[in-house]
Amino acid sequence: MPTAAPALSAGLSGVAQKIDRAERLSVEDALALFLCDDLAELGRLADRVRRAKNGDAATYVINRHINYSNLCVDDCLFCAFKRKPGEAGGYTFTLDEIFKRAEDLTRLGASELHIVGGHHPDLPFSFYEEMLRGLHKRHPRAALKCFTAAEILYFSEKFGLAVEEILSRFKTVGLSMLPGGGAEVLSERVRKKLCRDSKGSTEKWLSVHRAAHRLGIPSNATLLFGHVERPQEKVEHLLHIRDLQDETGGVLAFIPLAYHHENNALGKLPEPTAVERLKHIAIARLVLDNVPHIKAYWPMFGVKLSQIALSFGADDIDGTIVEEKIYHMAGASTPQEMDEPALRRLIEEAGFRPVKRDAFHRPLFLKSAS
Ligand code: V47
Repeated sequence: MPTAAPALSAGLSGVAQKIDRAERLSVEDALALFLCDDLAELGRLADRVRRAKNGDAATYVINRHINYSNLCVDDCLFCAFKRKPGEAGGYTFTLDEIFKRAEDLTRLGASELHIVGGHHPDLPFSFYEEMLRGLHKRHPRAALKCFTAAEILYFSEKFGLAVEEILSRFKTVGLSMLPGGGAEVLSERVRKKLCRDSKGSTEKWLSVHRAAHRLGIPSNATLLFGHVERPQEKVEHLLHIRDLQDETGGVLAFIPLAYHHENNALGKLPEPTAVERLKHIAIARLVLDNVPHIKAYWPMFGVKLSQIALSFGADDIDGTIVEEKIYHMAGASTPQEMDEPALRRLIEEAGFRPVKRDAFHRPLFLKSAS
């Protein structure tokens, strides 16, 4: 008869008691979760917390992604999307091409536009302002969720403008919230290894989100896992997000992103297994007690695993997407788009109640038009 490993049961029973008492998990607890391989029990605990927070609802959003350019002066080893200026496969959309793509918002009745790009060598600041202004004018009811903290830091350095000034100018012309990218792992060793000093520090990434929250711009946060990081570094990462949230309350959702290993300089490390993906969802739900939503981003997780993730702590699957380049250039085999009936079916088949939401995770009961 197989018996449970005593150390694991002991670790999880302590965590289970804390969860019953709604007590915050410690650094040691978080580390014990990463070292635990009792996925079923982790899932049960995370599902308890998830149901207490979100009931039987699982949310989705009608949205479109636009990656305006893949030209990037940085050199992050994991990235398959970026191209050096002059390299084959590089592209930059004109403002008109961006506006044309955004017309899908009207076709879909979308409430969110998600825009990120590489750290472009020579687009002027006015390009970004005009992009936001033009999109907001054309689609005033759609939330513009644009630019990772890493992009904002790049703009700050390139244009010699303070982060606060950039964010407040962007907000004036339509920026609604920041996506959670560019965080990778909030640990200096990993950032140096992955991005060779080209990306801002942990403190700088956090400072952009802090500044955004102060200005009333909420944000998401991600974790890129499954490469060179250690469990302790992921604990560090989660606690940075939890502390940020204690301080500002501006984080809407946390999204664990599994490393895809095609076409990049980091190379073919084994990709995170389904078990590891579910484990990261569950741990995020358990440790981030103050973050309202955990997202199983379906283009990265895969459609089937997103369904299962809903029983492992996730309460959101993202949305219609339409066009995704970052994961697909790194080898993701998921489709580019899912329509609303497919998203609802995915959620219902997993045993949850589908709820359409806006970018701020507010339930939408009527079909919205942009
Ligand atoms: O920061 C890049 C990751 C992120 C790879 O806020 C990779 O709702 C895996 O942040 N394998 C950008 N991951 C995407 C992002 C995001 C996605 C979905 C929803 C939200 C949100 C934000 O993609 C990057 C990086 O961590 N990434 N390359 C790769 N090869």
